[in-house]
Amino acid sequence: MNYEELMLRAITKAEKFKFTAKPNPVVGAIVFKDNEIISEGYHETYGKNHAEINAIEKAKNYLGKKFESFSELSLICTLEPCSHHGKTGSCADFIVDTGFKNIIIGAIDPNPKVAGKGIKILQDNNISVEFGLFEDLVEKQNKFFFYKHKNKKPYITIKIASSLDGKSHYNDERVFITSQSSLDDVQKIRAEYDAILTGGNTLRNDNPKMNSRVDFALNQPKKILLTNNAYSKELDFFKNASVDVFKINDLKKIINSYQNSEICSILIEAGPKLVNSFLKEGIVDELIVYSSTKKLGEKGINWFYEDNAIENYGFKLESSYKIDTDLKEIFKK
Ligand code: AOF
Ligand code: ZN
Repeated sequence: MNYEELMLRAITKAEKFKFTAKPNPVVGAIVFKDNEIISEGYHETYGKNHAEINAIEKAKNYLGKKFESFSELSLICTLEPCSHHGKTGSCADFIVDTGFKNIIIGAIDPNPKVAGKGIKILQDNNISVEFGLFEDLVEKQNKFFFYKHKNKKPYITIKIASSLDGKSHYNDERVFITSQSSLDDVQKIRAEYDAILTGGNTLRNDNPKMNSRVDFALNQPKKILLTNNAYSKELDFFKNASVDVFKINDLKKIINSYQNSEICSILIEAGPKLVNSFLKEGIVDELIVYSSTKKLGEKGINWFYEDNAIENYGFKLESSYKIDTDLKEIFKK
């Protein structure tokens, strides 16, 4: 296998751990000698071993069998090995100590704690480093992680369910507008995000759980509640959950407060008032609209102000899908 094939293999196999590694990026590492793979490792679980450590620890089992010294081997890493001592040690230092002489890296880690410092450690220790191989794929695979570090704010998506006539609900009454298949789809969307944000009105009116109920293992999104009013801590929303609560004032400031946290993406599921406030701030990157063929009529509350059009906020339709009789549309800036 050549470098390209090995890198594609590491990227592809890393994807399997997307929901258990988040909010960390998925990362793959392959130890190889000439054309033979000695071992591979992945960042499987948030807070646990990084990919390189898993790969190198496995390779040690073959020392004296498949190879005599680590200097004979090369290492593929989809992401630049970290330089920092976080929840585990520094991968770059570990690679140096193990004795590798040749490293091939996909993308440079955009995390300011690393951002080129990992490569510098390797090069300062006379290791040959090649980087940039399929960096576009690594970035695409870790879209939220790269976005957050490049833009210094998490990626923000709003999800709404709308009636055919663009309405959200009747005053103070919970209505399910869309089909069961759309509701199931929302559970999968929630699984992708690092945090879910909602407002006090939605909490009081809908009593939502706001977790992701899917049939695979995942790190549940953190919860964020924006409210100016009292609420009961006994609600399902608070069960087994870590919740950040803010008063609704400067929305930009609230979002920016996550700049130095590990949260890279936030899904907003709230009512028209809060949703429009976020849209007005211009900090929303994506809007997902599930719409049904049902109409709520005159008494229904409009989703959007003025002529009830999302295009007023500068969003363009990117894709649309049919889900049962519903329509799912994705808008981006
Ligand atoms: C690597 N290899 O497999 C991953 C890396 O909190 P920690 O200590 O787990 O560090 C998380 C940060 O490390 C993460 O934000 C990213 O910059 C980098 N991820 N680095 O060398 C890996 N997952
Ligand atoms: Zn690391």
